[in-house]
Amino acid sequence: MSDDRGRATSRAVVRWAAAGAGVAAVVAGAGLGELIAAWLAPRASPVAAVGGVLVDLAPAWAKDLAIALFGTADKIALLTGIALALAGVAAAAGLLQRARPPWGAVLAALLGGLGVAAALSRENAGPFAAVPSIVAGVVASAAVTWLAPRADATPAPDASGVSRRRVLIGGVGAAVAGALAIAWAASLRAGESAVAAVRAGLRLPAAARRAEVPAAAELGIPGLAPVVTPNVDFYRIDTALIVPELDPADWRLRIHGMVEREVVITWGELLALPLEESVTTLACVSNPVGGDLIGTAVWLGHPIRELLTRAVPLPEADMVLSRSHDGFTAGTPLEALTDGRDAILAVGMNGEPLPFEHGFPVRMVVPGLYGYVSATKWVVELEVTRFDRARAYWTDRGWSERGPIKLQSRIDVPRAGEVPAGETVLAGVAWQQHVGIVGVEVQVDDGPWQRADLATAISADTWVQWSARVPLEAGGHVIRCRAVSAAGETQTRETAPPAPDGATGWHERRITAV
Ligand SMILES: Nc1nc2c(c(=O)[nH]1)N[C@H]1C(S)=C(S)[C@@H](COP(=O)(O)O)O[C@H]1N2
Ligand SMILES: [Mo]
Repeated sequence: MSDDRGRATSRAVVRWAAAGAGVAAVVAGAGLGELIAAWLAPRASPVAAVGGVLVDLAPAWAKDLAIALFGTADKIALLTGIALALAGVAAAAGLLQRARPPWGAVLAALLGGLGVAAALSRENAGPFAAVPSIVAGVVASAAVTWLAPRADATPAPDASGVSRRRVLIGGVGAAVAGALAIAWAASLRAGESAVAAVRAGLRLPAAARRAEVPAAAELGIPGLAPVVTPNVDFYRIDTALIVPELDPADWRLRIHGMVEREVVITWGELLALPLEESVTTLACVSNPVGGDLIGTAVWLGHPIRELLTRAVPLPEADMVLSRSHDGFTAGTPLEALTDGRDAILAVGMNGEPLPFEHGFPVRMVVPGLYGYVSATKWVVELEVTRFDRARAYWTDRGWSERGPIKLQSRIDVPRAGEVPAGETVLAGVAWQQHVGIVGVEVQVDDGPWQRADLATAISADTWVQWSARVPLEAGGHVIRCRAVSAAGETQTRETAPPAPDGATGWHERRITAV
């Protein structure tokens, strides 16, 4: 090897070492920060706080895109993106610190500062919100100050007594310690919390009014979505990177705004009121045609209208802005909460307390409206107001002010792929909550529309299963379905994307009969 090439190689090695030093320093700082957050203030996790700010800054199309690309894994995708961006900045800090000290250390400290700002900006941040990010920034900045200039260390100890070997041990050690701390923090967070123990020990009161799910509502066809969705399979959509864990003992709901008297109700008071069961299908406005951001549960709760009656909304009010513990808001037409439908403050879901992901201890459920305008989880506040005075989380980001659920249907059986030729069973679900479904039709290729059989509807507030038998010749086919509502509307073939007020169009699947 010529001397020149040797020098070029070693320059490249030094640069890689400096970049690696930056990454090791930031991993060490972030790891310690995450660990402290897991102990002290879960929602102050530096990475989750920055992620939360990014989620809040994202416009409607970005949410739509994230859900289209990653579905309910959108949060994992976001955190992965943040980790990659962090690694990039960390490498830059290492290079900068070696070439132009102290700017690398300053950059590392700025990362910590970003975490501090993000954590403090979160709703209900708590007194320790800044601590994890401060520690992370100080450690990262100190570590890069020590490590980066030593990227040039020689195999033998130099004047300062530092050899390449010792630097390597320092750098790799910092990175490994940081990674271990991150893993530890994750396991602490996943582990049983005190509030999880409270939830596990809860027994909800019996329902004063029980809901019936008729046996004939469930067709029991393999591959068809069950008419009541088990909690573990229920879709989850929210902006929370860390699921709030509220202690019911601390929970309060405040009803205020344009009311004659403010009402505050505690967990104990809520459970002492008559609780009713209702079966309601919840759907997300981001659900694409044929998508699975929809599910049905037997909810247990108390009618919101009863509590509003105590507060007495002023005649000019037309909206209730509900707010969650973590700052999410939804604007629900006052009328939908008072017109007699099963709009409830839910505490139970399919026979158990709400799962944390679905809003423990209390959430709203309102039949007929998409979740973003009605289904506030971890709800702590109802502000009676007007649509022309207040805006909610998603309406601020370009989604429609009102979100009535659109008429939709989906084919679950068969999925894409091969089916035996001959008589074939098609099956799926159809919904337009609070309007109701009276028919579903299916079509093979561009043939005539044929009426499907409907299962017994639980109510107008739930989806309905359907099935149909169609003859299929060998070869490729396109199958489609469309629903007919109790209002006499036939599901439109006109396609619309989820933004700003819900997707439309016919669901179709391509299959091959063999
Ligand atoms: N606190 C809070 N509540 C929320 C949301 C949220 O981001 N934060 N998302 C809403 C949306 S968009 C939907 S579709 C439903 C989903 O409820 P689920 O996750 O229980 O299925 O919750 C609603 N309630
Ligand atoms: Mo949603």
